Amino acid sequence: STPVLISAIPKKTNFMLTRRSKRFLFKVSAVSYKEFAESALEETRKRIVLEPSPLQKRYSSMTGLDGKTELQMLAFKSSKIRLLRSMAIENETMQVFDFAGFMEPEYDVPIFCANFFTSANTNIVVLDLNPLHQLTDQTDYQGKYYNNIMSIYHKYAETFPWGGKLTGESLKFFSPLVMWTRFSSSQEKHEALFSAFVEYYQAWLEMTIQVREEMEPSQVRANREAQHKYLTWRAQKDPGHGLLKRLVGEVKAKELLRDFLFSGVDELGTKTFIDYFPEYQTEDGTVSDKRSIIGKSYETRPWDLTGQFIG
Ligand code: BLA
Repeated sequence: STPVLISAIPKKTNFMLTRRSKRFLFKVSAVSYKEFAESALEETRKRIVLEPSPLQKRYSSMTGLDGKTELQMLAFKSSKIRLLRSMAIENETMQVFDFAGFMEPEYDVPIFCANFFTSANTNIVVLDLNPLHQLTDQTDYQGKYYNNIMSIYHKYAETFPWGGKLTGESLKFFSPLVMWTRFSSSQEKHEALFSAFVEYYQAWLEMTIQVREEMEPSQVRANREAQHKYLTWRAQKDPGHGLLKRLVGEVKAKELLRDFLFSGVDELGTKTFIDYFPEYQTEDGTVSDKRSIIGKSYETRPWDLTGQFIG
């Protein structure tokens, strides 16, 4: 079906709109990321057994300080997946989606990462299987996980081109599969984003099913530390923090970040942010408020078509 612009419908015909077509018209103007989460969970339940995460009891829904913003939280686990969680935020002017999957440290699988921010006209999108271990110098890791699924990226590359300069530090958390893009809203783009999301998610789910348990204690330790470093970074420096604070207040935002979104940051390791990222240390020993030390970089996509890093 072709999308209809509300303004293109003559007033006279308004009375003919059924409840069904009104729902359809509403959908033209607003994307609902709750459906994205539901689809991913449905795909998951077809393949593996999901249990509710203990976090679900404490986090299910929340209303923003404005009384109009709704936050919906979902959290699950499985025998191999430590945490599969979703947060969808909606109000009259924006929709936010943060969906992630983290493995138990015994399993060396990338982190599933979907972060979509939609406001009146613009969309900021990161969709990736974030590498657990650095990719630039670990080509075996790249060969193991990314080389055979690069076709997924190529399928959407034209619709969702590179989003331009971004915080330089972010890049080491991204893989050659990453979809980093900005676009203005349209029904077509949101439908394409939905299928990209499902396809990336299915690729990740397949990895979680195929992976064998790591028996080498030193390797399990390395996986745990890599995930802890990732959580430590995002709990401290994720670009969504400012908005989240405005929506729910500083205390609740911090709790959401450390206890829900990046849960594990206080359990998987004892190293501090400064231990991992000493360049952020200020003269009095505290963590710098700066989002970035490097600044904005990577005007163009720093991987070639085969997924080799070209900087
Ligand atoms: C912007 N979000 C961004 C940007 C990136 C990401 C790269 C562009 C700005 C920049 O270069 O930093 C996303 N960055 C990521 C992700 C990783 C990373 C996923 O390093 C993973 C390692 N975004 C959210 C949530 C909110 C949100 C939950 O995921 C709000 C609650 C908002 N993101 C948001 C907003 C912007 C943004 C408002 C634009 C503001 C800005 O650029 O600072």
